[in-house]
This record gives sequence, structure tokens and C-alpha cells, in this order.
Amino acid sequence: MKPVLLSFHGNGVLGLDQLEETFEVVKLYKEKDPEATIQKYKDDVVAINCTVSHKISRKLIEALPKLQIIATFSVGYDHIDVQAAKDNNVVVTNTPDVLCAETADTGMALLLAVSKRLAEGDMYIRVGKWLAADMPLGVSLEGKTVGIVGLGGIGSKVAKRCAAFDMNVVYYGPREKKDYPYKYYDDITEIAKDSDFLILTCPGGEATANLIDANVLDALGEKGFLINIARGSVVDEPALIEALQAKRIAGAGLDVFAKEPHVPEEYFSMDNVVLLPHIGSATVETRTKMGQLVIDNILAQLAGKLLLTEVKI
Ligand code: 8YV
Repeated sequence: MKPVLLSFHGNGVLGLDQLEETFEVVKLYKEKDPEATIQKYKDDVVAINCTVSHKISRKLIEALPKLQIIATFSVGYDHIDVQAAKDNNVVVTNTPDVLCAETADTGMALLLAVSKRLAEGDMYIRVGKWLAADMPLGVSLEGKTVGIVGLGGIGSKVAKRCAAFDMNVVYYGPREKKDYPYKYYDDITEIAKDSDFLILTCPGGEATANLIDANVLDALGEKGFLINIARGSVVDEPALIEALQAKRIAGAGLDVFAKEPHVPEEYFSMDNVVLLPHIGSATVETRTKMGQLVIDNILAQLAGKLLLTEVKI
């Protein structure tokens, strides 16, 4: 029997064809009873392919004695117990770099959408509201301060784009990055206080859980906007809903949520919020590159070659 690839995910545009020659590809996402399927193949599973919606727990990792690699179709790996992987000599790979520009573009799309009220404007025409009244005014980006939370691969591309829009770019993160010309804040409340737009581009996981709470939202203030292209877990979601309902912040552009694909219904009636279904990296080109990286990492591991993008902890 060929080694088994336990596939939680179809690998996007590319699919899994390139792996069929080497692996018995078990498409868990097509199974009626995925748990029973895991039990059936557990002793032969060598590789896992997953994405952000699949929790890869210590229990699962330790139930697969031959597991060598977990390849996630995402830059984020907060859904994987990477410590458990390390403890069990399992390598983890992700898809950094190839999606940074795309995800930054999605951040810019949300920034423009909330400041120019684009979704509301579209609705104005579709439901005939323009015939009765002009739209409320938006707010300018030029000259405004944008606070970037997490100046990593995606955050630095957002910064570059915002600078091109003549915005004043500042950032928050665990450490100052002296290579960049932007002002650094080591206090999340302080950066929120000074920002007109706060854009979240940091990793998820314990270190950033509920980083944006009621206090930070109050510091952002009634003229401030929050953009989240990071993880739902970075924001205290009930506190955000409350701040938006009470207009204690001006608005939000959200691509990510705490319990995807479930989105709190309170957002649906808010005209100061733009919602996207986690499409940060979702273009044909970028998803193709991500899928190829997943395949190349898995094949490299099996051939004993150097991994392309290993997560190191
Ligand atoms: C997902 C993401 O990979 O890369 C990440 O961390 O959150 C996204 O790009 C994408 O939604 C596919 O699941």
C-alpha cells in the first residue's frame, strides 16, 4: 500500500492530482464519517494536508504513528498544535510569502470599502435608495494615521500600500523593526488612540487572543475604524459588536471571525460594517501558488529533500 495522505482540504485550484502517484490520497472532506476514516487509515498516514478550519490537535498527531508532515494551505498555523508536532518529530509547513501581497490587497479593499462606504453605495443603487436621497459622506484616507498591528510579511505590504496613499503609517508588534521608517508603538492602546484606522495583520493564537478588547476599541474612538484580515481570535468579538452598535467606533471591515463560517447576525443590520467571508488570499493566482507549495513540501518531505517553507518554533 502507498503511504497515506490524510487530506482535510481539496488544495484549492490545483487539487491533489500531483500527489496521487506517490500517495493513497484519503479525501476526508468527502467522507460521511471522517472519524471512522481516520481510524481506518491511522497506522499508514504519513502526511496531512489541511487549512485554517481544521484543528490538528495533539490527540490526532499522537494517534498517527507514521505521521511525518502536516502541510497547511495557509500562512497561519494557529490551528495546529505545533508543539505536539515537534514533540513527535512531525514537521509543519505553511504557505508564507506567496499570499502576502494578495492579503494586503484585501486589507486595502476593506480600508477603501469602509472609508468610502462602498458596500452601502452599491446597496443604495440596488434597492433604489439613490432615487430618494444622496449617500452620507465618507472619510478621506490621505493624511490619516493608519496603525498596523503586526508588521510581518502581510503587514509590511499593507504599510507600503498605505504610504502610497499618503497616509501616516505607524505600527505595533512584539519588537521594533528598525529597517522600516514607520513609528513603532509597544502599547496597543496607545497606537489605537493615535490611529484613524487600525489594521490587524498579526498571527492568531494565544499570544494575540483578544488583543483588541473594549479598552482598545474605546481608544480607537468614535472616528476610528477597525480592519481585521488576521484572525477572529485577535478581537473580543462581543466587545466589537457592542462598540459598533453604540457607535463608540466609526466602523469595521472584517474578513475574519471568531467562529467561521458563522458570523454574528448583529453585524447584518449595521451600515458601518463591511463583511467578507475570509477571502484574504482568495484569487486564482495566489491559491494556485499556495496549493503548489503544499504539494512541493509534501513531496520534498517524502523524498528526504529540504522543505521549502517549514514552520520553525
Ligand atoms: C487561508 C489564511 O489559507 O493563510 C492564512 O492563514 O487565513 C487564508 O489565506 C485560506 O482562507 C484558505 O483556507
